Amino acid sequence: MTQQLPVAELRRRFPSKFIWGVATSAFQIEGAASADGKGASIWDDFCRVPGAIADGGTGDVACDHYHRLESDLDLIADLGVSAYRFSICWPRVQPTGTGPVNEPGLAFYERLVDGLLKRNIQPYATLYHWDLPAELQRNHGGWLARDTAYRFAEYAEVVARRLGDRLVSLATHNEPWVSAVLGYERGVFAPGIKDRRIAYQASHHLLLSHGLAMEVLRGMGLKCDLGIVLNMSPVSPATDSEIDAHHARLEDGRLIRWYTDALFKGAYPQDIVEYLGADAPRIEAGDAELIAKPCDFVGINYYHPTVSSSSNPASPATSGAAVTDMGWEVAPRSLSDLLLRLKRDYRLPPIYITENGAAYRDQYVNGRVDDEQRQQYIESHLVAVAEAIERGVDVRGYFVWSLMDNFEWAEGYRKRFGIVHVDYSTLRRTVKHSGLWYRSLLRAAI
Ligand code: IFM
Repeated sequence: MTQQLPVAELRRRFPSKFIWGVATSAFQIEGAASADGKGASIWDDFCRVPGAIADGGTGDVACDHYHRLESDLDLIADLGVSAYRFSICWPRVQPTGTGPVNEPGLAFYERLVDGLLKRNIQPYATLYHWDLPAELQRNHGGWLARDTAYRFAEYAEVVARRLGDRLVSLATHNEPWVSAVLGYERGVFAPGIKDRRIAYQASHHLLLSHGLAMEVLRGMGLKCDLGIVLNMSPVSPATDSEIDAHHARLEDGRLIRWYTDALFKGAYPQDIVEYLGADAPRIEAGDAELIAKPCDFVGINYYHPTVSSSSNPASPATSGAAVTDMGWEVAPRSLSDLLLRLKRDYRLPPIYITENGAAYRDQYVNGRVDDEQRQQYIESHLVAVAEAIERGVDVRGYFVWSLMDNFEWAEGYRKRFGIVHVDYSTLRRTVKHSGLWYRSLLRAAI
């Protein structure tokens, strides 16, 4: 086992106002799939497709967070974090994605936000973490339909009217690349479509919905910060060959520049538009300007680098490298390089690391989970963030993914990312070694 850094020494490398948090998303923890008037989401539908989820899991119960809100809030408070990042389930608030509000659904999020504030924890909300109201997909084309972007802006307004005065931060989307590419191109996530043209049109509508929502939210004069959260797995070529360099450049364009250029430079990258040819999205006049409306922050979710070659343009690990239980390479250096690259190539608003963490095969033994590997993963990535800050990158906060073990999408419940263990037969929560370490870091005298 590698030697742990003294926590105070690590903590001292961060600014005193740095935000320390944990993150979750609605579908992954809430359960209560049809409670109190909630509508179905595309993930409720997708979980019913035979073979779609590795262990046949669903979000019906998940961590039952919906029914355990108060004790989970106490758990979060006990970790000593300054912020909690969560998402709002659109069909809990608007069961069919449009029209009347489902009052009990909105009231749940109000209890959540008030419960956080009461415990002195800042609420960082995300409007969309992939659980589109199923009705919008079943009968209206989902994100392929331009109209869905307008429905999203209405939903954003509904949420902001109720909670906007108490939120500290509001992100429109979590990882639009995942929604578009895994959901509509590779078909491994909801809604399970495999069509590149549809995927890129969907990605445009996701970004458009961000822009439309930003316009509405700005118009409301909210005090909270507004922004978006992007996943980034920095790409490098597998070898020095020209062909691998070409694949790496394309993959970087599809995964990172497609989003960062549109949001922060006002246009999709030309090389990717050309590469897509007839599959490039239809864009209407004014869309690019809407998408590039100024953000107060950008969230970056980082887990691993990507290695690109002609045989595999997007491998999540170099062969022989240390990997997590997801098969993702452990490469903290790639996080600091990414942050420095973003500083060099873009004029970004302040950055938050809105997700970072690791799945490991934890063992629960006699009331303990000794997940040293996860603690080391988090520690080494915090060192990488500190290095980037020391080199001038404006990173304002860090959120561990995840508060607790939860539904890991197509992997079901087999992969555990939590710093709190969940026993799925009893739903008992146990803070793991990594959670105790994180708490000691946050409590460290500096
Ligand atoms: O669990 C997911 C989360 O929902 C989005 N970012 C990546 C995590 C790990 O796969």
